[in-house]
Amino acid sequence: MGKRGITLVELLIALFIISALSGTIAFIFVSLLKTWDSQNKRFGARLESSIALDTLIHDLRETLSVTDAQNRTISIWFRDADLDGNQDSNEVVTFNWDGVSGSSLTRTQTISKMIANNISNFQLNYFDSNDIELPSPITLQSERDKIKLITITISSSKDAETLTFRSNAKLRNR
Ligand SMILES: [Ca+2]
Repeated sequence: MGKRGITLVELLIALFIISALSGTIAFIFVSLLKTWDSQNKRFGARLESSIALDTLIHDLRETLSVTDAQNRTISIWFRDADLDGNQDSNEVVTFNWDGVSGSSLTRTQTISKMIANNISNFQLNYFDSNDIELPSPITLQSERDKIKLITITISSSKDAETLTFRSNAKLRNR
């Protein structure tokens, strides 16, 4: 068999195969990117709310006294830092969400810090030692002293993704 060059038809067929293959590869790549982006958004939303929930539960476990108990706000005397037996202002921490979808959950201990953005729901429910819900806001300190368990619901939204987490915090020494 003698040497021969590539014919135009062969070249066209080769080009056609290459372009078909690259189209398929591009399609797969774009699909993967879309999936990754959606996963990433889900992950971002998940991270926001789970970090906030961890912080809240961590602080609630230290509670010495609940000083304000509402649906979207809670204040606790969470640590007697100077061990003087008094509730000093720098020992009180407040968690608050203003109820506006998309705004932040804040943690205030002397200064206010955002602990989660894009919050679409934040709800606190209070229960006594018999697991009976105490209607909030709980205005009397004597009633707040009955709180044994707090359930927390937090939802965060990013783009079209909303994730909701629920958790309980049992107060110590109750
Ligand atoms: Ca103190």
